[in-house]
Amino acid sequence: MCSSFKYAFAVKMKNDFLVFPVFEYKHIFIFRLVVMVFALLNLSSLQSQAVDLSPLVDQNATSSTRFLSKKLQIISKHGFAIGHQDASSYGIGWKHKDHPDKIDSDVKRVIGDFPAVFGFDIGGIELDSAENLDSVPFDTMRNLIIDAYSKGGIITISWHADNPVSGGDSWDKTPAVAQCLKVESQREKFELWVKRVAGFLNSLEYKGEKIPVIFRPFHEMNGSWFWWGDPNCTAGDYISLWKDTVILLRDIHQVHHLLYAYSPNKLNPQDQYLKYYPGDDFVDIFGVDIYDRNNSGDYIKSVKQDLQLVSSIAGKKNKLYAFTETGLEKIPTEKWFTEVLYPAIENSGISWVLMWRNHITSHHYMPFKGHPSEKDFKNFEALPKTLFLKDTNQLKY
Ligand code: BMA
Repeated sequence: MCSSFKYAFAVKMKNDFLVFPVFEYKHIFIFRLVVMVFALLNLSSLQSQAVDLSPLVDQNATSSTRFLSKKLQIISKHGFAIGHQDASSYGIGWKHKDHPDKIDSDVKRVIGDFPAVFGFDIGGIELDSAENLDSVPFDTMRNLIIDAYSKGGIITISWHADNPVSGGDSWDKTPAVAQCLKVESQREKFELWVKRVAGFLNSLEYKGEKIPVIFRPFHEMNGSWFWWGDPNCTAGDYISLWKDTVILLRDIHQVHHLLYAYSPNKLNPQDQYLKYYPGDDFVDIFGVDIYDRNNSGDYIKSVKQDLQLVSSIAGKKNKLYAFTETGLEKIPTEKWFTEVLYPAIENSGISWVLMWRNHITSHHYMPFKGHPSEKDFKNFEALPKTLFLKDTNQLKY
């Protein structure tokens, strides 16, 4: 359902309730005036909640990057943008690279609209590979990013970088972070890798302007599965890696179209959200990644708890926040979207939520045509706070 439709519906309900037939014409006029004044007061209170965000990591950020930050803030006042990783790159039974003239999406096939947030991953760019780790050619990815942005979509990019020391993948835990910082030959390699990242990011242009991107490198660092994660490196080294990456991109390679997102994994009781935090000058957006591992009760509890913490930290620091990765693999719970995800995030204040990729029928996080949760996803789309592409395109920024 598009947003104006959603609001029209809400107003209609209000009017049906408020305008009672016993009123005389004059009274109705006065009554409507009072309702209007209240509505205006309400609107101005919504706007006054939109405090100025803290300065961006990049003081020279392009105007479209600044606009993206404002857009994300306004979205969060109305609901949350719905995102999907590799939304238009492939889905169940199709790949964009096989039909380059057609822009498709499993979400579009189910509800007739695209997600508002398009996730991409540039793992592999560091090696100058033609394709990313999930076989999406970088040329295809660039075209899809341009297409998504031209439609009004929001772009977020993660980076599953290979292990620079062992040559293994991101999940190879051979210690590498300290080496990237301190061992000369590794440092050179790391700097070359960041230069290649910059090259790809700088190639993202639409109508002569760089496309603003939410960049989310070195995610889930409090988990133990990536080479940049705990305990495969110290928090101090992680922070230096992050800062050096930002400095190289922003100051050396002049990449000025990024918002930087920090996203730990679900917090275990002993975890501190800010343990790996590189500081207010190096992060624009707070996030968290939490998956439902077939235990929706636990999931709802963690999501509410962690997003509340993220919200309070972001609130104190006047920064944006989001639910940067989530999903239930294969969606075996038919009403997962309306009965698990929605209640968990409904009052969270996040700007967006990103569901992970639709790779194959045994590894997907969005419904596809013919999936048992298709109907529930349509109901999810009709809920007041779920904002798909048409909805975010209709908001006033
Ligand atoms: C993981 C899985 C992997 C994939 C990686 C990067 O969660 O989906 O299959 O390679 O993300 O997209």
